[in-house]
Amino acid sequence: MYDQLEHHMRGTAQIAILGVVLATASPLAAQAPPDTAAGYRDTTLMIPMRDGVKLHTRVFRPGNQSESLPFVMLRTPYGIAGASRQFRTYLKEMADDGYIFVFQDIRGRYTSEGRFVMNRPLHDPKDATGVDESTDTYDTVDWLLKNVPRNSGRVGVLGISYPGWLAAMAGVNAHPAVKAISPQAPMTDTWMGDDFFHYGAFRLSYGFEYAAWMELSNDGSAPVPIDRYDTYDWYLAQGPLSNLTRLLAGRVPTWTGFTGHPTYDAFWRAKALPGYLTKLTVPTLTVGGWWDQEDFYGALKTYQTLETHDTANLNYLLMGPWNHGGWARGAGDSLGHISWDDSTGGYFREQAQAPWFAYWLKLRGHLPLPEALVFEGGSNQWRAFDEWPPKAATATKLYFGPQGTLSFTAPTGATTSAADNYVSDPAHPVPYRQRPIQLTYHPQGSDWYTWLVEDQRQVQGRPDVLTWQTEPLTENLTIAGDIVGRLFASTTGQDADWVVKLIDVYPDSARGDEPRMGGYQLMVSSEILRGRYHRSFSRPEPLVPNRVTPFTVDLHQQSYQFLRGHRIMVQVQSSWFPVYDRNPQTWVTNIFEAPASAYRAQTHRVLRSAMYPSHVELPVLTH
Ligand code: PG9
Repeated sequence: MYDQLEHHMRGTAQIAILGVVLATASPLAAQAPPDTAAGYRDTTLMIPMRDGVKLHTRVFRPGNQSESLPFVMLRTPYGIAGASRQFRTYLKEMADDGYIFVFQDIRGRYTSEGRFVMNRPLHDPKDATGVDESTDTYDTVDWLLKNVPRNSGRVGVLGISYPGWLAAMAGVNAHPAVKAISPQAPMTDTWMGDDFFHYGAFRLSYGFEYAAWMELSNDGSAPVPIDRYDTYDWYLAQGPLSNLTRLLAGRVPTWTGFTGHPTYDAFWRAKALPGYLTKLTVPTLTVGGWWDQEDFYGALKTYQTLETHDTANLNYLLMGPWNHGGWARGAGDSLGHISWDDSTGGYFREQAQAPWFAYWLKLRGHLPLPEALVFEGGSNQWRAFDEWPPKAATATKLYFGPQGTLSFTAPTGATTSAADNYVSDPAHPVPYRQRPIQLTYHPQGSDWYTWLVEDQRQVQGRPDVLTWQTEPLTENLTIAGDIVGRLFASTTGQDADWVVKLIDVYPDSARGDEPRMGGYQLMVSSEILRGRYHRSFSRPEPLVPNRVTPFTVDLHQQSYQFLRGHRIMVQVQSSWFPVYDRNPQTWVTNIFEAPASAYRAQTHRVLRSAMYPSHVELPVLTH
């Protein structure tokens, strides 16, 4: 979650303040002193929705407002007590420009009325009294237009992550006054590829901690029930998932949803945004980070789905070298140990976000963005495309070879069984990041935020991690677009997870100014597939022991340049713990109900023969 700790701490203070504020009947009565940092005056109000529920809202206007201004709205489940802090970084350029900013707690969160539902599905259109996040946005906009003086009648909506999804929902059955939206790292489908599952593999530590944090209280004040600093140990000691279900004792509805719906069924489809994106009427700038640890899938999927309806050229994509929400804070000139040479966050806020909203909401200037603006890591430059992914990229296969080699030459020879093997043991799962693995949002800091750019040497050499790598490249290799892992593999068991990682291996003699980067292994792309779903996400099936089976692992997209002298590496492993739960590797219909005895070590085999040429497909761009 974006800025969780800030939200959490602000939330507790907010309740006391609002005990007074909420008693006020008149909507615009609660005038706070001006926020001198930004020169804005703040009004707190409760805005009525069509079903009578009132939502806690703060409206900020420039203290010296002399003209009609558009609204910029941000709706959130994380509390709005510290909203004006956004004027110092994320929204600074826009605050300097002048808007009427609106921050709102969604229903059931903090002091808004009503009941919170995680990723509340759209209501049944036949239900005239139904509500959802789209109707709540509509009703809020309608109320603001009629009740807030000196507004220009134009509204923009933006937000990151959950608020990013809420921004996307503002474009569904949009109020006519909504003129621009920017869903940033929106979760789009929390089973398929965002927060809670990835292609069937359950995001254990994230799902457990986030759901508990959100739902044990309505303001994040109840602690997550984990008492070990290294959560790797804690999760392993819990054993099967049913023990966690017992621990939560029915108090966390989202967890109950996980256990009752392990496959991609109607429950998840109803929450998935792509099904709602059936037309595009509002200009939309989708923003994401190439190393977003939470909602990378969502950004790309939102853009891609909207693009199929974009007859009027209203759909824009911007992808930068960021983790979750990294564009909203600080300079963005590095991520973990990786330097981008420049202030990518400042560039985004000044050169993209602020002028893009000004163009649509204030009708000022020229359209500042191409169809797709993407940051190319490695060469560390922004690249503009008039289509994404670029058709000019050629799908090129990089094959696994003997003795850990990797090359663009397909395997030959009559032996069909050439393979590499490993034992995957659920009792000793591969840690997804360097231990100790702190709580996802540990108040004293957590490496969660940068784990996707951690040096993969932390697992290289483990007997259950296979590694293949090229010779040092003799020239730069640029990729832009879809990356796909295609494995031909077998297991002695009846289920297996397949993690595929595409890695840039820095030369031993790294650039002189970065000596610690010698030999660094940077994950450029990565993903997991739970084997039981290799043919259908809604109808899982057991794998046939020892039968070679094709598995397609979607590594999503990237824009990256592997530099001359670097090597390309691919790693395959079958656990990523505890961010993903352990696959029992025997057949159980619902892994949330698997007994401890179902978890067994199995031998997995990845083939690399002419008949079964496992490989990763790269979108190679020639300049
Ligand atoms: N990634 C967070 C989240 C969104 C939606 C569902 C669950 C988690 C967030 O940052 O808001």
